[in-house]
Amino acid sequence: MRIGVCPGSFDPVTCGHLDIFERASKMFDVLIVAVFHNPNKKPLFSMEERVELLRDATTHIPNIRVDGFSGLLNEYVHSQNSNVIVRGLRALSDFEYEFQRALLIKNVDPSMETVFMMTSSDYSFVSSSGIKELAKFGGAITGLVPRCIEQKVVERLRER
Ligand code: COD
Repeated sequence: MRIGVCPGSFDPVTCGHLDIFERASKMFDVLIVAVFHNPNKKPLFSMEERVELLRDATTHIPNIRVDGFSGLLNEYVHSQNSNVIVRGLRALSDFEYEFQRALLIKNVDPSMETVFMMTSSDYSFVSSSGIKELAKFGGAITGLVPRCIEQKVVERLRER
């Protein structure tokens, strides 16, 4: 069985992420979206909340599983009986960062493969941090985050 893992912070999930999930899910029997819990960061949404938001946003993709993880990515990927990490690329700046990370992971664990998927031109400018800034100052985020989570993002930023 081909299992791919899409790891990320997803704080919050955007339409750019969703586009990658929809396309990558066609390449694997099972696509695991893995939400990283970073104890050194204070995210907008807790890991449990991000998992919940992702589950809500991906109900239309039958072969997707959403999970949370902490610790080393390669160890998590192995624990899921996979050796394929799927990452999205927006711009050259993403490439440099991702290239370095992929080589680092390969160095730690030669069995790991990182597969890159090009962003769709509709979402090449979309980032979680941009969305948080936009919404924080009252800008509309419609069409940039999955519709079912839009209100939750706006409300959480209002509470802050
Ligand atoms: N279009 C296409 N792809 C996009 C878009 C978009 N508009 N926006 C984001 N993406 C892609 C990103 O390029 C990335 O591939 C993915 O979506 C997730 O993005 P983020 O920003 O939510 O996630 P990151 O980059 O913060 O995730 C970092 C990890 C959690 C994967 C990383 O920190 C990790 O692996 N941590 C575990 C500890 C570890 O093993 N570290 C060593 C690895 S070298």
